[in-house]
Parts: sequence; C-alpha cells; structure tokens
Amino acid sequence: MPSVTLDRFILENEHAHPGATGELSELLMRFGVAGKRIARELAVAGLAKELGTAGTTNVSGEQQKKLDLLANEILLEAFDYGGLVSTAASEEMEEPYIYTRNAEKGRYAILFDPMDGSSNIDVNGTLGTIFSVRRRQLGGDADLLRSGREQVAAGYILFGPATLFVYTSCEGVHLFTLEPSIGEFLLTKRSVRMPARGKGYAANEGRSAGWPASVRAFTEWLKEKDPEMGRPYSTRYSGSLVADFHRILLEGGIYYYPPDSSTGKSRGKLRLLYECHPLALVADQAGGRASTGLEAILDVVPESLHARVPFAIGSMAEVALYERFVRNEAPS
Ligand code: AFP
Repeated sequence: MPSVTLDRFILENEHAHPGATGELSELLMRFGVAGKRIARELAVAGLAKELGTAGTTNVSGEQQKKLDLLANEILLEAFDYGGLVSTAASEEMEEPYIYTRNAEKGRYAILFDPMDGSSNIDVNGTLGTIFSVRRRQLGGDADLLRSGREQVAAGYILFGPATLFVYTSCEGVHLFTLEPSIGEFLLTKRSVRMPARGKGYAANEGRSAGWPASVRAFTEWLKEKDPEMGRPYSTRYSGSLVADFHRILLEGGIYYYPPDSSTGKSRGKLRLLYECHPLALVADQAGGRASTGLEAILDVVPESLHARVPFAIGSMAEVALYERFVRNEAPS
C-alpha cells in the first residue's frame, strides 16, 4: 500500500524550493479537498436526487446539471478563506468570481471546469474536474486572457471507479488515488510519462460530416490497415475529456475535437481556459503535446474568457501527424 499522501508530497516538493511561500502548496491541497467533497457528492447524487438538469444554461448556452452547479459551489468555497486567491473563473459562470476580501492580496487566480463530461452524470459514467492556476497580475480579466505558458500549475480530478488526482506544478506530472477508508489521496505514480505513440483515438466521429476534410482524412488514415505502422487504431470515446485524456496519458494516442460546421462550432467545442490550457500543460509536462492543428495550445491567447478552440491532444507522434494533415502535408 503506497503511503505518501498528496499533502506530504506537495509539502516535500515545496521544501525542495527554498524561498517558496507555501501558498501554491496550500492552494493545490485545497483542490484535493474539493475533489474529495465532489467525489462524495457524486457517490450519493442518485440517492439524494441530485441528478438531472438544474433548469439553467451556462454562458455557452448548454443546459446546466445540478451537479455542475454543486461542484462549482464546492470549488468556490474551497478558496473562500486564507487569502490565497483573488479571482476564480469557471466554465459555469459568465463572469469571474472575485473574492472581495482577497481581491488585492490574493496572489493567485484559478480557473476550472467543475464537472467535465456532464452528459455522463445521469448514467453513472466517468466525470472530471479540470483546474488551472495563474498568478494574479493587475487583477481583472486581463490576468486570465493570457497564454497557457503562464500557468503555474494545472491538473484534474477523475471520478471513475477510483477517484484520481493528477497535477503538475511544472515539475512533472504526478498521479494520486483516493483511498476512501482514510480519505487521503495516495501517491500512485510519480513523474508520469505519456507514451510517444499510442494505438487509440478519441473523437466524436458521429459528427465527422461537419469536420474539415483534413481531419476526416486523418481519421480515415488511422483506420487503414497497416500492421507495421500499428494501424488500424482503436476508437475509445467516453464523452468526458478527462476520462479520454487520462487513458491517453497512460497508454498514448490522441483525442481531438475539431471545428464542426454541422453544429455551428466553427472553433470547436472545448474551452481554451478551462479545458484546453490546463490539460495541455499536463500533456506537455508528461512529454506529450496539444495543438489546434496549426499551433501549440499553450501559445494560444484567448480573446475572451469562454473562447473555444480546435483541440488535439496526446502522444507526440499522433499529434504531429494530426498537424501534418491539417496543414495538408499528409503522408502519402
Ligand atoms: P460538458 O463538460 O459540457 O459536458 O462537455 C464535455 C466536453 O467538453 C468534453 O469533456 C467531451 O469530450 C466533449 O465535451 C463531448 O462533446 P460531444 O458530446 O459533442 O462529443
């Protein structure tokens, strides 16, 4: 049985950095606490009649589930004391939440997708929370509308058969598993490396009619028979980016959500600040890559808080190929 808890691991890493204030450590540990609370709510949601829609829509026009809102509340509350965070921005809130007492002194701004894959809520499927941490600069939205390379930490909590906490503070990616009987996340894998190449792809191929021809061609290429090159690839798509990304982090492969003209999503569906930047940092730190097809996701600066972006993430080999297809440089 592993015995290094998330808190101990974070604190030991902090001690390796003389001069660290401990604030980032405290902040990451609070994401851990929020993750445990959300996991508990998910475990009893069906019994407590907390499944189903809340009757509201978010800024992107998507129906909000009761658990989207509950997870959002839990996360906001986790940072409501201690003076660490000045601002929280969420996929579920039109405007950022300002912690008024800390607006001027909180050194960090946080961003999150509280319940990623919410179509899985009502069927007891895998869900996730994605988070990103930035330094507060001048305060206000301008602090958030910046490149992904300015994130100081990012990660996700995966709610599946086990609850996992995966994070990076730009020194590798580390994976923890919740041991429910003691209520602690225990270190399961230090310095996770994503395989350089995989065997699977994750995409909502039912929508391929609306994709650019280059992405359709890439998908057909993945399905061609070529045993020497490891083709055909297998499809694995769950409706939860966190779940699909986690498989790819461990086994390699690629997830993509391209522009989709059939549903009017000319910039794709995924939100840059709440989903793409944080997972791109995790991928980058694990030796993988995330791309729009034309540029690294980490280099993209959003025009607005809820900006969407075409997104591909995964192993170096598959993401590089995706980019070649998008640039019309496909292998012959
Ligand atoms: P929600 O968090 O709004 O449920 O969206 C989930 C998601 O952003 C991502 O987790 C999935 O991979 C993707 O959308 C699923 O979208 P489609 O249903 O269009 O395939």
